[in-house]
Amino acid sequence: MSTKSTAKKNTKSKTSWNKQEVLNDYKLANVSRQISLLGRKEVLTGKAKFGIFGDGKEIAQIAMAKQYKDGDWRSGYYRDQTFMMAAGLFTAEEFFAQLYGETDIELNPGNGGRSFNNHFSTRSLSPDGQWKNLMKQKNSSADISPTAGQMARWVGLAYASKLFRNVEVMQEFKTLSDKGNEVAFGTIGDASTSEGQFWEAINAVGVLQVPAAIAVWDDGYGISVPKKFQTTKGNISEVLKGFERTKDKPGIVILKGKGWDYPGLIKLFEEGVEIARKEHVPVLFHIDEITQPQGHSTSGSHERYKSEERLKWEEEFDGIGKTREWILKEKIATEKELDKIEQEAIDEAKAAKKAAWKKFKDPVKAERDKLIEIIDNRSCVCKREGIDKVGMYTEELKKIMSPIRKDIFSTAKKILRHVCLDCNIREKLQNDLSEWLERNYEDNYDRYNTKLNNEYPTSALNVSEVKSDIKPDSPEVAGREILRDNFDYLFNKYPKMVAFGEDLGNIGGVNQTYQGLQEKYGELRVTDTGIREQTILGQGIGLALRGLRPIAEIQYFDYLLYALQTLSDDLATTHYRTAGGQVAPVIISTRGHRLEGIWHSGSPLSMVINSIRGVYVCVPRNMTQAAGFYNTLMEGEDPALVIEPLNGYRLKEKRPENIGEYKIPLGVPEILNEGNDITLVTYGSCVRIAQDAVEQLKEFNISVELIDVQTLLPFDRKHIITDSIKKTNKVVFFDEDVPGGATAFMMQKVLEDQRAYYYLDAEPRTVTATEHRPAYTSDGDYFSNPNAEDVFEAIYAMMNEVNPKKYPELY
Ligand SMILES: Cc1ncc(C[n+]2csc(CCOP(=O)(O)OP(=O)(O)O)c2C)c(N)n1
Ligand SMILES: [Mg+2]
Repeated sequence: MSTKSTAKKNTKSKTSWNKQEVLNDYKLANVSRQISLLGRKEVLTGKAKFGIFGDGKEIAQIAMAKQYKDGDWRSGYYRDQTFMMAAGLFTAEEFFAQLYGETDIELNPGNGGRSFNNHFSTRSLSPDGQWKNLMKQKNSSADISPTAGQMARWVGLAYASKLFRNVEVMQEFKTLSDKGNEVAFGTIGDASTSEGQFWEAINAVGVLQVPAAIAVWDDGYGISVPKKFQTTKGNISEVLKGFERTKDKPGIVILKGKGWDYPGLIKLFEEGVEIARKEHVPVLFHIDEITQPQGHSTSGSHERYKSEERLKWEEEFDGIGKTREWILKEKIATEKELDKIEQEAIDEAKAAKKAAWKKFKDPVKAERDKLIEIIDNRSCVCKREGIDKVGMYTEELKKIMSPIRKDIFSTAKKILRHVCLDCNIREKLQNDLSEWLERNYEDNYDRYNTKLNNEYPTSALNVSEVKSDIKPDSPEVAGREILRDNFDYLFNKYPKMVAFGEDLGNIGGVNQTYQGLQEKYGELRVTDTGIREQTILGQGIGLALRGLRPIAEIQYFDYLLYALQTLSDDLATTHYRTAGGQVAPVIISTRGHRLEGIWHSGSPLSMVINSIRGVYVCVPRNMTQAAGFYNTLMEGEDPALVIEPLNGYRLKEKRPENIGEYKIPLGVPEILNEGNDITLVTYGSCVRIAQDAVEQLKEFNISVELIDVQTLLPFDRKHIITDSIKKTNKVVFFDEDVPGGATAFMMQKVLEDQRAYYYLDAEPRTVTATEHRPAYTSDGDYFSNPNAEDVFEAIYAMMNEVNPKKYPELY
């Protein structure tokens, strides 16, 4: 019997039981338990680094998985191994592969060795980056370790069903949805419900009324801390009562079950999930009395914090033991039959472990053998100060019982250093070693360093530039109208596109960039949300994972901090942690820079770019450029942040004739003013200030080459800035982030990555804001943020340094 798929049939509420199905479930529960037990040993004996397992939760997860259908989605956490196995998405062998850190995605498709064990996902993309038919598989979004981090995305996964059911133009996407009949399954531990993420998501699904079914696996503890310290009244379903659906008020259906009650749980999940699926209502299952036979993880033992009494209770109420009792009581099988199944489970678990270990280790050993062969075949013995270090390192490597790649690779590098330089027969050894290193470097790069961003043909970096068509007589309009007309065009062009955020729907956005579009495209495509930045983003991530094209608006850049955890931990790592199996091309649209006051004028770009690698960051200087980025991003498939310049909505710009169609390439700076004396690099709202400074400097015969970087991630892919420095030999980086912020980032990119250092005649400078956040009023802004005079002075001082005669000190 396969351990993979025991939950195919939809079990009806039973009075009589299908013996085979019950026994299959029993077997699966046992296999799952056995791999957990073996898994802990694998860590404690040093074969794996860390382990976290699903023991104690087997029965409840088997019951839940029976309702998990093709097209459905999951957003869960590290306890769900049995759920994934019951769904046919995870095998015992894969369990061990994950535990060891297997990087072959054939053997570990869930995370390719990039996450801890029991961090699952399914692959939505085929190896060429094309979307698979998501309706022909059960789907799981990729788990992350931060507790409750799965909640925001879960909202979006469920919300997609609402759109697919109710938006007419979306009905044609049959490989993504069947009229929105898909349920988003969630799981969370009892202690993690203490997180704000949980409460924001629960409120959101209650408001949105979406098919979201979540189980709280309540084992009474968050590591060692019991639930009386986690939850008011120590009871999550009780405190959630105010959210509960009533006869006349929509809300959340709340159901309760016991973690050891196999027949009861099957019925509970069958009824609950049916409500979610049919009525599009969120359902929460509070599954209490669940155990944790091995404690939290391999990092500790639960005897340290659980009382004797609790430990005894856990043994007595173990779900598998209780199910055995029930099977016998119902006379579904005999003791002998169950004993046999239990033994089979032990054998299967052991076999899975052995197979996974062999597949994990053999290629590594082969790499070592190849290296040793190179050394053993050398024709000279290189000695330094009488010692054959090459031989010594090789012997040490031979002695390692279970080498890992780090051992082999670092030995190879050390050996290469000691191949002597003064004998003429060393060359072959050196060449063979270098070749080995290069080959293994590439393989390891592929294993661990690729796929931060979409590397498939669908990458936004492959979108071809289409220049904006601006004629001398093109009309001048307010910037916000360009965005509005551009969005209008995009809604028409892309039926999968939706936009949502605070005040975005009914009034068309705080800056009227969606004016009139809700009327035209409906409330579900142009939509108001509550004030809940994290789940606005989560809504976007979930939709994008399901193949839709969301623009999730965060009203002001300063408030992106509320969503930063999800942005950094979840969205930015999606493609990387699935080793290219999933992509979430959500566009996060926000507005920033230079209004007034501490929370409305920030440009914390370094905060963003240093925590969201994996998401592109566009910093347009005006609305024409912003629209061009939206057009590019909609054509590609990458997540991206677009920061519209807040003070530009009412400024006049010439409206391009090809609105909606022109596209600005990512990572290509634009030279806005050609000059010979100095290169000035900036972006966003600072461009206008820089232009002012450039004019002021002209009066003093200083010719500035002004460059707008346009996107910070990716950054200047063509090294346009260095080409400019080759001409001017001087550079200033200017923005309104903190000192050492995004200007330092740009400087590192240009001086180190692009090697512009070699072309400099003067010390490079940065012009930035002060360290505190900008104060209120225009004066507060002037004295907190950099202004045109600051830029003038920095540049003039550099010119003075280089040529004091021509540019004498002014004052
Ligand atoms: C944000 C965050 N804080 C702390 C941790 C460390 N941590 C990992 S699991 C855990 C306890 C979770 O308990 P619970 O939600 O009840 O799930 P259980 O492990 O009991 O199934 C903690 C504190 C984390 N992973 N993420
Ligand atoms: Mg717990």
